[in-house]
Amino acid sequence: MKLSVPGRTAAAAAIAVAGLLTTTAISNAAPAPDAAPATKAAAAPDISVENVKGHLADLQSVADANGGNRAHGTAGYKASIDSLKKKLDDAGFTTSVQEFTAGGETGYNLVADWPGGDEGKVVMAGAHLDSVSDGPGINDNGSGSAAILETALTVAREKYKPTKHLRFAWWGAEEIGMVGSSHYVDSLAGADRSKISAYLNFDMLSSPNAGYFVYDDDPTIEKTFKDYYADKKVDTEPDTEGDGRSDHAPFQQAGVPVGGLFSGAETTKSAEQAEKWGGKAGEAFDKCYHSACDGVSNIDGTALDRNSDAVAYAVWGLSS
Ligand code: DTR
Ligand code: ZN
Ligand code: ZN
Repeated sequence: MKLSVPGRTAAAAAIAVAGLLTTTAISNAAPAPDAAPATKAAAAPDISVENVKGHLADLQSVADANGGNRAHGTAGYKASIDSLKKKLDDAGFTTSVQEFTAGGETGYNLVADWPGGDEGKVVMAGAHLDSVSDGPGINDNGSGSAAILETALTVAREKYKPTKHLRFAWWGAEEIGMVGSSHYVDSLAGADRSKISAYLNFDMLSSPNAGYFVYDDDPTIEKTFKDYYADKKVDTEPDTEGDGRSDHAPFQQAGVPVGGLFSGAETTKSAEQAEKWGGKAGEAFDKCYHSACDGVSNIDGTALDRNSDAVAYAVWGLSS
C-alpha cells in the first residue's frame, strides 16, 4: 500500500485511503474563497446491542422449535433464512435467496442489497447463518449474523446514502466447508467479482471468554477495524487462526480484498490475553464451541456490543 501522497500529510493520506474524508477536506492547498466548507463523511452510528440480542433470541427460538439446531439441510436453517429475509424485506432491502446443493441437501444463501450507491464499487458484509447439528449456534454464528443484520436495519432506519453500493449476505453450509459462500463466488461473473471492493467477514463475535482478533488480510480494511478499537482503547491481535477457515476464503482466492473480526473459538486464552482483555486464562475463548450449550447464555455482551459497533464503523467508513 502506498503510504504517502505528495502534497498531503501521511496521516491525511491514510485517512483518504480509508475513505473516511473527502479529498476536499484533506487538501493542503488554500481553499478558494468561495469553496464549499469541507464535508465530513457521515459518522457511523452506534448499533443497538439490545436489538442484536433480540435477533439472537429469535434464532434461539428457531432452534428450539426445530430440534435444537439450525444446521444445513434442516427446517431450522430454512426458518432462520425466512426470519431474516422478512426483517430485511420489511426494511426496504432487495433480497434474493440463492439455492445450492451440499451433502445431498438444498442449501440457501440470503443476499440483501441496499438500493443506491455506485454498483461498480460494492462493499459487502457477510456471516454464516448455519449452525452445527449439535447445537443452536448462537455465538457460532448467530452473533455475526445478528450483528450484520442490525447494521443493515440501521442503514435502512438512518436512510444512509453511501457513495458505494452496500450488500449484506448470510451464507449456508459454512460448517461443512464454506459451501454457500464458495457457490456465491463461483457463480459471480468475473466482471461482478471485480466490482466488490471489500468483503468483510464476521464469524463468532461474542465468545463468552472473548478475545479481539482482526483479520490481517487487506491493510486498508485491517486499519479501519484497528482504528475503531484504538479509539475504544481495546487492544487487538491479528487473527492467526482464521486463514482459510471461514467464508472470506473464497473471496480472497478470487482476488477480493477481505477483512473481518473474530472473538475466539476452541483455543485457550493465555495469561497475557486475560490481562489485557479480562476473562479467564487457561480456558477456551468459547468452551461451548460446536456444542449444545452454544445458546443465548453463551455470549459476552460487551464483546457483542463493541464488535457490532465495529461492523457499522467499517461498513460506513469503507462505503462513504
Ligand atoms: N470457521 C469457524 C470457526 C473459526 C475458527 N477459527 C476462526 C478464525 C476466524 C474466523 C472463524 C474461525 C466455524 O464456523 O466453526
Ligand atoms: Zn463453527
Ligand atoms: Zn462459524
